[in-house]
Amino acid sequence: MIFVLTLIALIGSSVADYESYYSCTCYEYRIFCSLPEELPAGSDWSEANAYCGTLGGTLATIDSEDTWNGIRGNIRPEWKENGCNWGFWIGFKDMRPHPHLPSHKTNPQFFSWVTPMCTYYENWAESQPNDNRSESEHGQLCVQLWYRPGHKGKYDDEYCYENKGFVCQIPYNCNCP
Ligand SMILES: [Ca+2]
Repeated sequence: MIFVLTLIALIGSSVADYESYYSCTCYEYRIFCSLPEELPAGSDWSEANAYCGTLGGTLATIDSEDTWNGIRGNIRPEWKENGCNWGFWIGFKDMRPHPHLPSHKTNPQFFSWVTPMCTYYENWAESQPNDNRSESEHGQLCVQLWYRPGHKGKYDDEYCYENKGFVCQIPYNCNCP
């Protein structure tokens, strides 16, 4: 398993790239603070995942601490403030039909990644997932890299309808190292 962390030139005003080479499969991770202007406003979890689909990918499935750090290292400092609504969607979600029991509160095993990978990496913020239901009976089914002050991209479950920044994962053909 070889990882090559590459900082790609910033593209446009709302996206930064990071690449991971994992066992002959290459993934490009593109980080958006919002949807490009030509698309309808909003970047809730489903819209963000659909937009990643137009790029040939999905929201990001984080396979390792290296990938997590690579993504975090490519989030612009100004994006870590509330301009992206305090977080970035990733491809991790409680996909069980609603209503469902038990709650995923303190039960992160009920979350599923959208893209099959060889390994998966989780790094939840303290006291998360908490499945807060104060604003929706459905609870918090979608996972973000959380950038409320002090959280530094650790995972938090959040209401799926929130508009957030997001991270796309796009596979592409590459030469194995
Ligand atoms: Ca939460």
